[in-house]
Formats: sequence, C-alpha cells, structure tokens
Amino acid sequence: MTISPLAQQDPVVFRLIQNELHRQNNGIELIASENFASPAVLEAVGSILTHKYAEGYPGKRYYGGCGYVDEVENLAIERAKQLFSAEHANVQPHSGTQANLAVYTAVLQPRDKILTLSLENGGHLTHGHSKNLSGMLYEVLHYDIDPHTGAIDYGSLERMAFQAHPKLITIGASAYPKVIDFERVGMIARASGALMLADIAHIAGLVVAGLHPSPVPHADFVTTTTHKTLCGPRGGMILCKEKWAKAIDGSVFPGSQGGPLMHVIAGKAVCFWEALRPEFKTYQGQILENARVLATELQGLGLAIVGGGTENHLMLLDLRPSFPELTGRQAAAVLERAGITTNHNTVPRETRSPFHASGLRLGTPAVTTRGMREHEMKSIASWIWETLSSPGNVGLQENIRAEVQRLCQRFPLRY
Ligand code: DSN
Repeated sequence: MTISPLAQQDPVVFRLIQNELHRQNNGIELIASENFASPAVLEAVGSILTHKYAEGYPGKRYYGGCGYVDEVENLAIERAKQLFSAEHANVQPHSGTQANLAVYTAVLQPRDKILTLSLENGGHLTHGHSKNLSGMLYEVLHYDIDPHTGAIDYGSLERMAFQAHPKLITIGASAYPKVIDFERVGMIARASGALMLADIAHIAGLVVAGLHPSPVPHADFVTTTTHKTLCGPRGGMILCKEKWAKAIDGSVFPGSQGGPLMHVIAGKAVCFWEALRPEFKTYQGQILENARVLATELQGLGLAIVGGGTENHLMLLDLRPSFPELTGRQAAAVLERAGITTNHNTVPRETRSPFHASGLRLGTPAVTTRGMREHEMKSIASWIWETLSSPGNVGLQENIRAEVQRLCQRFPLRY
C-alpha cells in the first residue's frame, strides 16, 4: 500500500481528516446548509490551480501565465449564466458573505437604509445583523414573519418599503421552510424605488432544477453559495443584470477581494456542469420529497414544525410544545450523541436566547446525496423522536448510534 504524501509528512493533520471522513461516513447529516460535493469537484478543488495568482478577470489579469485559468473562469461564468438564465455572473466571491458584501459596496453608501429579514426570523447573518459588517455600515430595518404561519409578511415588507424608502431590499433565508415570492418582492422594490438583492444560498439547487421560482427575472442582484443544495465546492457567486456587471466586478475585485481562488472556481465550473445534467433535477426533487416525508413523520410522532411543514429542503422544529424543558442547543447535542447532526435555531416568537434557542433546523440535501429516500427518512424521524423523548438515556443513544451507523454503511460516501 502506498502512503499518501500527507500521511507521510503530517500524520496529525492526515489523521484528523481521516477522523472527519469517518464521522461524515458514519453519521446522518441533517444540517440544512451542508452537502457532499462529488469526487470530481473535490479533485478540481484539490488541484494545482491553487498555485495561480490571477487578480483581475479573464483577458484582463495583473499576472502572466493566466491562459488556462482564464479558460477555467470563462467556463464557470458561461455555465453559471446558462444554469440560471442570468445576464452576468461573477464567480470569484470566496463565500456567500463576500458575495453579499460586494453587492452592498457596489450600490450602497455607509448609513444607507436596507430592508431585510432578521437572522432571528430565519434570515442571514450577512443581511444586516448588528454584529456583522452589514449591520454596522448600514441602517437596517426588518420586515416581519407572520408568527402563526411562519411565512414572510409581505404586507409588512411593502408597508416598510413605502414608508422608509430603503435603498436596498434583501430577500432570502437560512432557516425558512416556505417558497419565497420573489416576483412580489420585485414588484414592491421597483414600485418603491429600491434595489433588490435575492440571496438564494439555500435554495439555488431547487431554483436551477425549476422546483422553486427563480428570482433572476425580478432581482437586480442574486447571490448564492455553491456548496448547499447546489452541491459544489465551498464558495460564493453573484448574478446580475448586465447594467450592473461593471459595478459588481469592480466591487469584488479590487473592491473587496484580491486574487481569486482558481482551484475553487474550477470546482464551481464542475459543479455547474453537474447541475446542468438532467439527473440533477431528479436529485433536487428527491431532496424535496425527503424533506416532506421527514416533516410529515416527525409531525405524526408529535413534534411541532414551524409553519406546519415544509415546502423546500429544510424544516424548523419548535421543541417547546413537546419538550418544554429541552433547549435547541441541548437537543442538538443529544442527537449528535446518537449520530445525527443538526443545528439549533431560533423559532418565530422565540422565548430563549439565540445561543440556547427553542428550535432545531433539519435539512435533507446531504442525506439525499448519499442516496437515502423516503423509507430512510421514516427511520430517521423515529430515531429523532426516541432520542429527544429520553434525552438522559445514554444506552438508547448508543443503540440508535449503532443503527445509524448500519444505515450509513448501506449508503457510503463516494470518497
Ligand atoms: N450559515 C449558513 C447556514 O447555515 O445557513 C448560511 O446562513
């Protein structure tokens, strides 16, 4: 057996990566924002393209030797435009955070008003949270969630847009289980004189598969990450109308980033190729079906689901009705001991601090990627219910962990 260069040179890091691979292979991943990229994507991201400095854009670089990376970036751009029917794509943002920051700095001045969904109500940290640069630089206003339905209160969004005249309205969420009405928000933005940024980091895969309405015709800017439902490498991207192309490109480089990560851009190009295949639509459909079954089963067992279910790849459990003593944080820790990884989350009308929270966010992209279907969702739902019903029962957690491991071995990762 040949020993890998990493194992030989740095056995500590090698071992930690092997341990993490074992964890990923033997546990059920329900974190809604995580997924497993294909071996082809990983090969591109682990390639020698990491060596190349390529500040600038294809054909307009500040370094020599960029012929091949120009081709890689052009491929990623063209595939992204085709995938989303977008006029312009910038594939350089290192993350969703960088993508959003570049949009802000392209069109906003410090202290301009932005109208957003708060993190506590399921929005994104980078949409104006007070501890994030977006919340420090701009005056932030929030539209509401209807506490009964869990849906965005589009009426409050409209009222605030006309009363406060924000320069930018952001729409998009990290813990929101319903279909988003991008068309309506676009109409409100145009009528009130605001620009519109749609952040589809979570639902990008559903959008390209035609299983969620696309914001591209309605929004001035669309940002996304490439590693969630899109199933690519960790990274970000901006799509926009052609009239904003120059401002966006300048805002990414040199505005807020230096050299692009060419190895990651190559991984994005591979991911976009995969997402253009017909089987990607089938895969996204299975993500939705798995989420629907998981939510229905959990509800049937007695767990409260915010909004009564899910219309996308994730759901929010409100633990308070069934397990009033159990915080979201404790519930996530107990499930982790049983081999099921989730994250705790605030829920509408939250009564605890975000650090403890009363909810759990569950999503199905990662389990679907490894081939699990409706039948497995039913087993997972019953394990969640049993574990949360006896949070102090270590023996039960160990038994379920063994069952989880047996299930995972039937659906091995491809690495
Ligand atoms: N932090 C990411 C998530 O988990 O959803 C994006 O907000």
